[in-house]
Amino acid sequence: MLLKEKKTWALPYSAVTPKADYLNRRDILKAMGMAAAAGTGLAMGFRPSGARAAGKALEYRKTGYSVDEPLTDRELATQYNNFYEFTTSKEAVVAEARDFNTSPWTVKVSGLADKTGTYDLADLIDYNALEERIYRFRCVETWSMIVPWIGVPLADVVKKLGPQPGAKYVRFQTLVDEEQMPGLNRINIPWPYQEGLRMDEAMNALPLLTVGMYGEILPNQNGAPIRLIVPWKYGFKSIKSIVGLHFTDQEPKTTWNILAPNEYGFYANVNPDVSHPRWSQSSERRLGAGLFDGREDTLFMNGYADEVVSLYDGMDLKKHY
Ligand SMILES: Nc1nc2c(c(=O)[nH]1)N[C@H]1C(S)=C(S)[C@@H](COP(=O)(O)O)O[C@H]1N2
Ligand SMILES: [Mo]
Repeated sequence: MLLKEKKTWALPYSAVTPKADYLNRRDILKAMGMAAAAGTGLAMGFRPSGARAAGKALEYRKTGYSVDEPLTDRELATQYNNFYEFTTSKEAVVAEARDFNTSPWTVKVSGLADKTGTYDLADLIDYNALEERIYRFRCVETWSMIVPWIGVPLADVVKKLGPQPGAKYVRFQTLVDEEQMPGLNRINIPWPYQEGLRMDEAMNALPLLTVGMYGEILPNQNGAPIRLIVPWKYGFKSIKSIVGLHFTDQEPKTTWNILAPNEYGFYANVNPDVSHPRWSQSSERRLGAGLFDGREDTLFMNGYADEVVSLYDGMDLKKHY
């Protein structure tokens, strides 16, 4: 699908302003011709709810992956979301995604791997091996949070699928379902949303294929029933509601890179020294920070440099942003 207009997908400037500045965001979205997305989300969202698994308690084990700071309140992390398949309004996603049906759910594995095919979610993810990891999460728009995710290491799943020597990258794709995802037709993005990792990034210990948060099954708005979490990269790499996993020898095209190649790269490593063309990345605002709390310094690789910096030996991180 071709982009009909240039500007409708751009992250609004208001995305880097504090959350409370709703009026500003709506004004900007209106100016961008997206009044529908800005104004009607809540009104349209409340439909009779079907059977939903979201919110059910999960069994998992704790791990040493943690952060020496308080968790973000569950309410904030689950009610302020980016999920453009539903709406570009962060406040309206929860209502728009309320009846999203995630059961049954299958993931198609394709490309350069021995065990390709269509998997039921429970055959791809070992629900007996779930672990909790508390990670920092940093959106490219400069808000951040600290969340206890529950899932299994991506590396374990990749190993199980038997990638072939020629597989240099893995590409992920999100569901496209116009009946269930009202944002698909409101915004000119070439769906499906897709993301990718280099194979050595995918095999690193940190990326988590995530099915829960805060002890419970992932809420729809956070990417149910399965999403990726890559804690050293900007949030847009953490693709939601995954239905496809493809092993390839080519660097995959990624959604935000297609939309704005000078603003969003394939790597998207959190880096306070490499500014976004329209704003600095040197600091961030924790969700829930009070009016007088100020901003936090953004950490190189989001604080995970020890675990991941060797992946980028010899690479110019300003060029490969
Ligand atoms: N399919 C899909 N995945 C997505 C997005 C999206 O719009 N669609 N937004 C991304 C962005 S920009 C961020 S910051 C995170 C937000 O995750 P959260 O809502 O769980 O905080 O999801 C990422 N994954
Ligand atoms: Mo983001």
